[in-house]
Amino acid sequence: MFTSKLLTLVLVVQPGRVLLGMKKRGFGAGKWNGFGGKVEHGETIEQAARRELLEESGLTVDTLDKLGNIKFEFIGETELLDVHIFRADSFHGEPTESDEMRPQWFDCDKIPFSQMWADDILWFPMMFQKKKFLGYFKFQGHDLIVEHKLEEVNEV
Ligand code: 6U4
Ligand code: NA
Ligand code: NA
Repeated sequence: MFTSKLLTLVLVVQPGRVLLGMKKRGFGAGKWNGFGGKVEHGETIEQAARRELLEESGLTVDTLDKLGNIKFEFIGETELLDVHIFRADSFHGEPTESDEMRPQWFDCDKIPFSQMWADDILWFPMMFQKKKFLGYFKFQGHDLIVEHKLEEVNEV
C-alpha cells in the first residue's frame, strides 16, 4: 500500500531569471530547488506554499499560479511525494537566507540543473513557458530516474 505526502514547491520568476534556494538540510540537501515543504493540518495547499516560501526565502507574493502536480516514487519506499508546483511572477521583500535555504537568482540560460533534482530539467521549460503539467517520476536513490510520465494539461 502506498501513502502520499502533500508538498508544495514555488518558483519565483522575473524576466530572464529565477530564484532558487540551496537546500542546507533535510530532504534534498545540497540541491538547488524552489521553495516549499509539507502541507500542515488545517491549511490549504496554497496557504502552505505561501508559508513555506516566506519561511525559506523571506518573500511574500500576491498571486501564485498553479502550474503542475508531480508524484514521486522512490524505489523501496511506500510513501509517494505529491508535489504541487506554483509560479509567482512578482513578490515583496528581499530574498533572505534561512536555516533551510540560501536563495540566489539564476539567469534562465544558466540554471544549475546538474545540482538539482533530475526531474527539474524536464519540466522547467514548461514552467518558464507557463504551461501546466502533470507528472510521475520513479527514482532509484535520489539521482536516477528509472521511469517517468510528463504531460502538458489545460488545468491542474
Ligand atoms: P521540514 O522537515 O518540516 O523542514 P519541509 O520543509 O516541510 O520539511 P521539505 O523541505 O522536506 O519539507 O520538502 C521537500 C521539498 O522538496 C518540497 O518543496 C518539494 C521538493 N521536492 C521533493 N522532491 C522533489 C523532486 N524530485 N524535484 C523537485 N522538488 C522536489 O524539483
Ligand atoms: Na521545506
Ligand atoms: Na515545514
